[in-house]
Amino acid sequence: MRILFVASEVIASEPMGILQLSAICKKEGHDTQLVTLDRNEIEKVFLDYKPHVVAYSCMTADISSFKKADLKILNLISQMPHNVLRIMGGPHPTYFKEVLEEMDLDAICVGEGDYAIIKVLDAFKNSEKLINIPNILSRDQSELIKELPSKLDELPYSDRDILYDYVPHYQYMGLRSFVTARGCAFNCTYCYVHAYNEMFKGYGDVVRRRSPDDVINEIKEVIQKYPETRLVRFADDTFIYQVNDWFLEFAQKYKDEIGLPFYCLMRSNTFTDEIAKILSEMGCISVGMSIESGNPTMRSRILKRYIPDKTITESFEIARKYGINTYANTMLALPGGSLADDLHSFRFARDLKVDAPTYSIFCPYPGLQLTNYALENGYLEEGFNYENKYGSPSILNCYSDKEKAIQVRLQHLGPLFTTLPKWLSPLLYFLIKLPLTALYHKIGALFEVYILSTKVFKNIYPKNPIVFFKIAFDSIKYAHKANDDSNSRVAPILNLEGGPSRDIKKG
Ligand code: B12
Repeated sequence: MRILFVASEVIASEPMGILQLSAICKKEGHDTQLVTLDRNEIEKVFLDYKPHVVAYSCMTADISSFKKADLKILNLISQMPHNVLRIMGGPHPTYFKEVLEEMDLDAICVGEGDYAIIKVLDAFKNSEKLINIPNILSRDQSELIKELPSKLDELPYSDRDILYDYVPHYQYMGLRSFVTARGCAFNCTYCYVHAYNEMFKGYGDVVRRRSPDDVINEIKEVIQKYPETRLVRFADDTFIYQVNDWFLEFAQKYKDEIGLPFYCLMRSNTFTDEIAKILSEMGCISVGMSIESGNPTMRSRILKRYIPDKTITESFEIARKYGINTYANTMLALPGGSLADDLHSFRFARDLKVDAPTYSIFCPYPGLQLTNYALENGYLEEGFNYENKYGSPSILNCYSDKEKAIQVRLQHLGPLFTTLPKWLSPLLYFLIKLPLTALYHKIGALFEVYILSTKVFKNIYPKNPIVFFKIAFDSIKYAHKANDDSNSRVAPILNLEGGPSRDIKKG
């Protein structure tokens, strides 16, 4: 069968979910293709490719674009010589199961779809109902049967061809991402991991690892197939928690058999001197290690990040000691916080001497503990609009419009001034009061591209100037898409993870 995977856009960070599922489908003899919504060509691709299955991979921030695209697909399905199955997976249906009825889809995948997708394709091929398939809800199955894929070594390696067949110039990027584990052991209140861990409690270990050999062999294969590979990114939410047999074995093999520079995500309370020493000997050049708030009470009580100031300060000193650059996000406009808190968070990040600091305005998504805290404490009204992203002004009512505007400007100018000498900070406090948001956005966007590509994801841009500008143009386009009211930021472009904190992101 022909499966058309749909993502919102292609950016420097590979859509690892789709790459994994495409590999699984190809291994079973199916054909796959990718299309992204940002290029507005889904109808043409659909009519040319005539897929049997349309497989949406959706984040909540993009749901409205997927809904629009699906209406176009529905209009064209009648022209197909065969039935077409419409299924959605990814974070949005995982946390918003109601999308099944909202979009009248044939099925949704709740959680990881590695095993589920083949069972769905087999049932569809045999014109059987989509029932009794773990992690799948459908027109005929409203009770969710759950599973947590654990035998990750049995999964085929990510299919990167589906990406480079669609955007050939991206194979000249020097970056390649690898997932060594699924899940995260922490439960920060602004990230959906706590909801995921709750949803799949009792279905196996939260954090499931691939064997060192399995990861090392995949990296070797990728380097052979894509000689442009110059930087490895480990896409795990938290790469290393402690020094254990897995880490020691992986570290030795990576050093001996790969040795490429790499980036990974850590947390200040896992980034010990012992671990940092091993990481730097392996080739680690940068870590995403978020701060999220400069206020320790806010961090522990509201964000459930039990990391004291002292531990954070030590972790950044340790990074400098081993020459590992730091990429750290700090959230602004937290529920129950204040503008004074946000300015203190700026000073905290400045004094930590973060190499690549970013700031994001907290986006309340339904189902997050932090959103429930905001609702329970009256900082947010029920029925709020949740289709927001990093760049959107706060929607909380504990900030005045004037403060919200200042927070957006701080988000844009903060990264630059965090890296400038302390005596220049008063200039920032003056500038963020001026109504120059669009200008600051441009300055902020360019500065973030600069620091992320020079401090964090070094040497990933293609040498060929034509390809370079093609990808740089994509990145800028993405930055501006990040938020329609043009106070977006660039971070997502190079934020090859869910980026620190992920981003609403991750430690
Ligand atoms: C990498 C990443 C990014 C990258 C994007 C990478 C990309 N190209 O997709 C960047 C940095 C750009 C990013 C940005 C954002 N991100 Co982000 N990001 C992640 C992160 C850390 C890893 C995703 C990943 O690679 N997982 C590994 C792969 C293997 O798993 P997967 O993608 O989930 O796919 C599996 C299943 O979901 C399922 N599946 C997925 N698609 C499909 C499709 C079908 C048909 C089926 C059957 C199954 C299926 O099967 C797959 C294999 O098991 C996740 C956290 C996480 N651990 O998942 C957050 C996460 C996805 N991000 C999140 C958010 C909120 C954002 C932002 C919106 C933040 C913001 N406020 O602006 C932004 C903006 C996004 C945008 N579209 O503009 C949330 C999403 C929550 C939600 N309800 O949507 C997450 C879950 C973080 C969190 N824990 O809360 N992010």
